[in-house]
Amino acid sequence: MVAETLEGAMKQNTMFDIHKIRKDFPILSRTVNGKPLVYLDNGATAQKPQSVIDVLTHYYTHQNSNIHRGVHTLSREITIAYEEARKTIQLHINAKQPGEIIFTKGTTESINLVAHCFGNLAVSEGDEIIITQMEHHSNIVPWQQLCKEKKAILKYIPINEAGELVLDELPKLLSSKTKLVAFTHISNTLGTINPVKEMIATIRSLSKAAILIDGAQAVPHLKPNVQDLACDFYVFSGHKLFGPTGVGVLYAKEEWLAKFGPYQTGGGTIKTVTLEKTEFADGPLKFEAGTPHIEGGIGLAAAIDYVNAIGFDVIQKHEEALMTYAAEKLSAIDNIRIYGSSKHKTSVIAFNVIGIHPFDVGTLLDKYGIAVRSGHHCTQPLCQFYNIPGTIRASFAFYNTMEEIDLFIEALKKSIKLLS
Ligand code: C6P
Repeated sequence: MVAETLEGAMKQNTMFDIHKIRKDFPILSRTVNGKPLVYLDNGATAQKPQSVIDVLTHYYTHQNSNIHRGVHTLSREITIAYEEARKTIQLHINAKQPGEIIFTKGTTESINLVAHCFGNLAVSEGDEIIITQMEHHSNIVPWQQLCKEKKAILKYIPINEAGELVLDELPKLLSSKTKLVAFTHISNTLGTINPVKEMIATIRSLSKAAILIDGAQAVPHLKPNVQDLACDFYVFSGHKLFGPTGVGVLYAKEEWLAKFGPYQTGGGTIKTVTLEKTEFADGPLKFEAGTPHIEGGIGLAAAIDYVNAIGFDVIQKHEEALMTYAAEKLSAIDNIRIYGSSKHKTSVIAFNVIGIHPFDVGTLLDKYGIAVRSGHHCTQPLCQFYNIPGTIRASFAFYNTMEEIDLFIEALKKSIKLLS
């Protein structure tokens, strides 16, 4: 039924030809253990379209040189391309200016950068930072470390059984001491889409706290609008957005960048250096020490162009249909427990087979060519809430198909039989 609806939707939308789209991703046609690869680990990292691969090859074949450092043609050309990539990202997330986009290694480095610079600027003994119980370790540990260093207090918004934030608690946690609130846009383990606009409105009405949104799991599924959200910081990784690994983004409101001291220092971050002192560069360059991941930046811009050419409205429709279909099929299997039942949920199903360790199921699924993630997914506090060591997690992207879900369910049934 869902498949029929999807077929209909796909026929109506000439932009979304799933078979054509899959051909854009060469890895999707490989086999694993003699079976066609069914890649359902998109939450860990997404596959790359040929257009992104081509940009990387073209860079090393025709453009390789350093940026912001040379007057020769190659250096000038690639500097322009890199700064155009920054502009593509700015327009994609609707930042006010390209200078608010800082290239980092990924979400983890972006959060560490904010924890370091914001911590030095604005956090003192007795101040408070709020995060949530569903955060990825990358949005927990830097804040724990900062609070330890500054003797500040870290507070948590709790979650409920459905895997949603208990937002009634947020006003009670906020105070004049709250310096920053950091939370994920979409949970990597549960797929819960947090009501970020509503949360920001509550935070703004009751405190002067800065707001950081971890968009790592959101950007493959939606187009964030940072001006509309009115957050202070928005962070994400290139590799989950169908771009290269080792590159990511920190969006920071210009007013913060002007006040922040440097994160790492060295080449690229300076205006002038004497043997006595250094005057730092203005804008994003101050935070981009050393030779950056040049091909990563331009590759990420190519990935953004690719997804925008498909369109997030059709991507969301397709992913919603995949989720509904997979949840229906999974629920029909005995002894399955699904975690996270929010109505606002996308592209992730975390589950366990009662009595069987998630690693055993994941290992057997791999024998059938099915790639899922098993474990705590870097969210140990969330697993502690459910009192489990981890889950099996199937995470979908727009290139997945109903047929792949059928293969996954069939392999899961066989795996359970073998393990029971
Ligand atoms: N989650 C997952 O399988 P990096 O590693 O820096 O690109 O992203 C870290 C990160 C931060 N926040 C969220 C919400 C995330 O999902 C991730 C990465 C992967 O769920 C790998 S652990």
